[in-house]
Amino acid sequence: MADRYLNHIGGKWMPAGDGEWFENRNPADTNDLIGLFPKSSKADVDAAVQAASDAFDGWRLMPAPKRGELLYRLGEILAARKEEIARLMTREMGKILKETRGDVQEGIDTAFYAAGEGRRLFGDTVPVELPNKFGMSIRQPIGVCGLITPWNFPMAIATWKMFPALICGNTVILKPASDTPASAVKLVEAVLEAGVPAGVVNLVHGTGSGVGIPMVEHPDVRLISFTGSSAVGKDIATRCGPQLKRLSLELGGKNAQIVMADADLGLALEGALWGAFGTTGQRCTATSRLIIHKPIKEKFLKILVERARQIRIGSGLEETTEMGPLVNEGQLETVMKYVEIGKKEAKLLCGGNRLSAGAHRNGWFYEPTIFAEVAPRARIAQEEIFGPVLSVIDASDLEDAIRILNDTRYGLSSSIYTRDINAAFRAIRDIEAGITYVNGPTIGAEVQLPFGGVKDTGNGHREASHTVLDTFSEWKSVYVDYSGKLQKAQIDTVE
Ligand code: UN1
Repeated sequence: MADRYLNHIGGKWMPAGDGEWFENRNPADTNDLIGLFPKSSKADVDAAVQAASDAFDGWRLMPAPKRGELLYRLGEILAARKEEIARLMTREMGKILKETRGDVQEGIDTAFYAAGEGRRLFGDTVPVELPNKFGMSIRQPIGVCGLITPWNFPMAIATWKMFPALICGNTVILKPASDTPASAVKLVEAVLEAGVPAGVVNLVHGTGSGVGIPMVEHPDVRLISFTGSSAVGKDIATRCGPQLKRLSLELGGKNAQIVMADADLGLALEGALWGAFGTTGQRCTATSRLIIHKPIKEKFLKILVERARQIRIGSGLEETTEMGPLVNEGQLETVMKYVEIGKKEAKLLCGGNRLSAGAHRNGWFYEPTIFAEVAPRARIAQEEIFGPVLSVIDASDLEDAIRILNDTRYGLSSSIYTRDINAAFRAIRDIEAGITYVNGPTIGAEVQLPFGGVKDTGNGHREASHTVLDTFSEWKSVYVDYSGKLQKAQIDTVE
């Protein structure tokens, strides 16, 4: 009998109203059934929205430092459970244990950061024009927030959304990706153990159409925060538009690493391998383009290919594995489709095969794949693949490299390897992206700096850092006139 996991609504664990379930299987071994999860529908979403609305007043009126204490305790609980959660996460989405531990750690970091905000949530106090009058701005919660999260960072991204929402005094409904529902259950269990009151955090499992859309369209959900593909992000935006619903989108990327001839090539090599093949290339921040300065091209590609061929592929639960499987069959098919496109557009240097024999026979494994001589506008250089596929593009100089890097509809992460400080600062200034690394790979964001991107990567919001508070709160300007008479701004000037 498979384990059955549940929704959490209004303080109670429960199945979907109409009794439907979906399976969650290990992508490294599809014979391993992790459990059955409620396949929820609009009625379950309605119940969760009601519960979150009912809990809102109690939660928003709890002093923020107290909410912060609960989040601090939550961080400690996640820290104590780090290994258990990481193992379950690897089992359900495939990335290696080192990375799932890092994912849980990012959730812990976010908890402690948000807990500290409970004693900050700064606004401004400013001088005012008239005597005996006081001016300040304060943050107010928004209400019920709908959080729609992806499978590639089940803990980091869910907590990036949930913890700032909570510290600002909002209540939430989490709809996790249907590939990683068990990690979300672990998160909500920790939330409850920390003492967050019933109805403040609700969990509804299911598909985008069954749960996501009803949540997006529900008039009492005041905010949607979504991380996923640009196509789905645009659909959500068109549904939120007519309701003028606040919407934070974190979407695709086609991130590039530039390697200049003067770079520390050993360092640039390690960065490219980690950026392109870490998480099996399934990060929004993954390096999917390598823009290489022509003088070092041959030398660099030779060692890059040698090293890519040595990457150990297998179940992420084995400590020696360096790259796990893709998350599901659909993702594997996408990779295979793009590799076929790539073979027509460019030169395949290594990889290009699915692994389906021996230890790989029951999983969605694919080789690290590198294409060279890719034209900057080729499809494999423009479209997000979300797999272990790297496109190498030649650049003649720094300007050319930056021009190629910017020539995409996305703008999330970017990187340049150089020892030339002038080149580094020009890149920082001219690269169109939300994140730029100098002498580091495109992955590895920390929670105290804003996370997000420009162009089709989002709609102008940032997660993490204190900037995320602008997503999850409304500003209120407060004027207190203690003069005892009517004073007219802009008119009653003081002589
Ligand atoms: C993502 O790629 O979806 O910077 C999030 C990183 C991680 C977060 C990635 N800290 O790669």
